[in-house]
Amino acid sequence: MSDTLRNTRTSVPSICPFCGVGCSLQFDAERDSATGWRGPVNSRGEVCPKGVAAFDVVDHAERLTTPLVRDDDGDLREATWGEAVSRVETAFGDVVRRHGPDALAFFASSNCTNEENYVLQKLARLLGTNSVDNCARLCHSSTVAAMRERLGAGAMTNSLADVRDETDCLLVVGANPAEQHPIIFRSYLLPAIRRGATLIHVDPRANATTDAATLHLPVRPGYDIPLLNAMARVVLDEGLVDDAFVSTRVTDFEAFHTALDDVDVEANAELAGVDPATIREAARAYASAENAAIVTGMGMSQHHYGTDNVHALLNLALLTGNLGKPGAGINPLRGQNNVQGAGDVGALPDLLPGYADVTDPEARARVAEVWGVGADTLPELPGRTEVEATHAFGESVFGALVFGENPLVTEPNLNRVREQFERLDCLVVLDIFPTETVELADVVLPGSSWAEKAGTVTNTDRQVMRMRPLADTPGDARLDLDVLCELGRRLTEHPGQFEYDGPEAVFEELKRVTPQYAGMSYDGIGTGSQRWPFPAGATAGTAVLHVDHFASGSQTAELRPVAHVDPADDVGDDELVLTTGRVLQQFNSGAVTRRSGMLMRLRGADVLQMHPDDAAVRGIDDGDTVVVSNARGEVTVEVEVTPAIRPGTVFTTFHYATPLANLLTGDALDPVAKIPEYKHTAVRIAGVRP
Ligand SMILES: Nc1nc2c(c(=O)[nH]1)N[C@H]1C(S)=C(S)[C@@H](COP(=O)(O)OP(=O)(O)OC[C@H]3O[C@@H](n4cnc5c(=O)[nH]c(N)nc54)[C@H](O)[C@@H]3O)O[C@H]1N2
Ligand SMILES: Nc1nc2c(c(=O)[nH]1)N[C@H]1C(S)=C(S)[C@@H](COP(=O)(O)OP(=O)(O)OC[C@H]3O[C@@H](n4cnc5c(=O)[nH]c(N)nc54)[C@H](O)[C@@H]3O)O[C@H]1N2
Ligand code: SF4
Ligand SMILES: [Mo]
Repeated sequence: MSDTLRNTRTSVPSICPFCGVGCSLQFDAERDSATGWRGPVNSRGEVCPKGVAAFDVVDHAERLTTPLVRDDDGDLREATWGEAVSRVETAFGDVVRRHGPDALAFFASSNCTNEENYVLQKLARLLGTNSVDNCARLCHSSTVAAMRERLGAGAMTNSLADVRDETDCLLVVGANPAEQHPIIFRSYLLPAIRRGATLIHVDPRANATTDAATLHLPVRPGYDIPLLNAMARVVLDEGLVDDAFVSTRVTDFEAFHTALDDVDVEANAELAGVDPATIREAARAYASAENAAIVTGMGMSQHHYGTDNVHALLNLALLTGNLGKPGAGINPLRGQNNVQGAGDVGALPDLLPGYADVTDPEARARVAEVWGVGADTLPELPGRTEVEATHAFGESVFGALVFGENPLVTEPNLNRVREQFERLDCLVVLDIFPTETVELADVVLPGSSWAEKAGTVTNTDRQVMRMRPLADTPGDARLDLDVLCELGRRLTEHPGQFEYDGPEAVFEELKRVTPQYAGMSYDGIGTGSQRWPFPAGATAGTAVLHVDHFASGSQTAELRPVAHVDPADDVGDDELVLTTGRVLQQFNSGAVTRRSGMLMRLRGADVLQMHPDDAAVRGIDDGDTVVVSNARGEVTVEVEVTPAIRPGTVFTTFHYATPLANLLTGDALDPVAKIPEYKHTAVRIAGVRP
């Protein structure tokens, strides 16, 4: 057993801290690493390389183990918890006195538990502000906005198991599950394909998911709407509409049909940069399958019209009757292990726990009653979203608490982000490593890693599962939940509202305000899961949503014409389009995975993929180092010349601090969901460095 891991417990399951698949893990003392536990999602105990490496970082030498405060010389120095928390109390108190509670911003963590996120949003709201958000804003806020508006719920419509067992066609648009959701890919999508399902992959790059595809549509980044409209047009032209479904479950068919009269498949195909014959084939395969499931990700959501992208996907599913039945639906694969739950429990600036609108007085009164405060205590105006909050730093926001996020690597247009963070009177960061964001903090609070905490997380197919402590926190580090409760007692006028006898007590409270969780319990979850919606008295959750009526309460959902919007960046003749994303062995800002020796041995993530034609005209060879720049910034990166990427487009990840891809990305936001355009950035490639 590891000498340094503290009081490690074996044969106890917890949940992987990385992606939204939610694999169950345990500590294997013999191998001194994590190993799979046969859980509700990874039922054979399978895990991916990140899961195996999850213990690498628990006892890492760089863990934050002592609170830090910035001294008069501008240096971070060690402090006691008493001093650090008093510093927060004084600084945030000053901000509220001078500018009011909306001058504070709270960044919740989709890497952390439901209980922790619930307490943080309660803290913000009892302080008087709705400015609490989590980085679902940066991944699926646009998907959730479109799906909530049209269907009444933003989550995966189907379960992984019914997709595995029932689907005949997988339309994967802007997602690369082979690398980003590896256990879903291996244990749910590949078995469906082996059973005979067709995989259609819409992605500007051929990647590990494409390897399993029957059809690949290498769409030009930012031009999915022309492509999806062309597919809808083929469905209409070739009589592939599900008439029975449309007549009972859909409205506005005629208006939609008329709007599509203007769509020319050839012209749209050219705009999208895809062969029209392939578009026709894809439309036929999707629309004529008995059950066809859409799987979607960041390639759709992360555009400044990401919400419209998802509206176009919804049209296809509604036209073809692929909603409300097993093996079908629209399935956004969620990002971190608890990005679904962070939203469910209200870490959103416009929504209370359970997705009740903050502007709804009855909803506020219901929550206020559970919190034992007056009906008019809760703030009624929506708060700021994450990137909007950053943009307001120094002007109308002066204090921020960042819990388990690393915006100095992950927000767009980082030169501006850094300037904005430097304008804060007080930045408080609750993290486990000295990240790029911690470097700017005035107060650093050392929290707990996944392996030290108890609580629940909600995976991508709505399964709520329990984490269990497998080790003790290092040094003076504290459990995140304890830190957040102490801040709640010290910062708000309702200290009694932050006295909990552990995470289960928080869960018992949060389910009273989160109807989707109402019937769940820690005992009921056990080492398995309970899936939402799980009303009080239920014995099981609901796998397939929208069966007889939509979650909106209506029997019908609307078809809605969507028009293409040009990406925010104009692309000059000598410029290329940069799109960014992920690779298997690294996770998001890399704060955790870059510290894993095991994962860093799997190299190959910090390159810029470029098509041979684009390389040839620039005199660039594989392995050359180039400068990539635009008006926002400049990065230096090694080129991988590969035909896997479409000409005119280059791709790199944002996992590394060098190169820091987000120096280049723009901060134009989707008007509805306020998600930034990470997937389309105009860049110049200036010269080769020896
Ligand atoms: N290994 C690993 N797994 C992860 C993560 C990680 O960092 N590493 N992060 C987690 C998180 S937070 C999230 S949100 C998920 C994200 O999971 P994915 O959505 O799969 O992630 P991305 O790689 O950002 O984007 C997916 C694909 O979109 C393509 N794409 C780019 N532009 C466009 C476009 O305009 N149109 C279309 N159709 N496609 C486009 C990219 O080439 C890429 O292959 O992954 C989660 N899982
Ligand atoms: N260019 C580009 N940028 C992107 C994207 C993209 O596709 N392209 N994707 C966007 C997306 S989808 C997302 S979700 C964001 C992700 O953005 P972030 O959420 O900022 O990235 P993470 O690396 O997941 O940050 C996790 C932080 O939490 C800390 N942490 C981990 N576990 C714990 C814990 O248990 N307790 C505490 N207290 N701290 C913990 C880690 O040390 C790390 O600092 O990035 C976005 N940025
Ligand atoms: S697939 Fe996701 S949840 Fe499962 S082990 Fe890998 S990173 Fe963890
Ligand atoms: Mo994400």
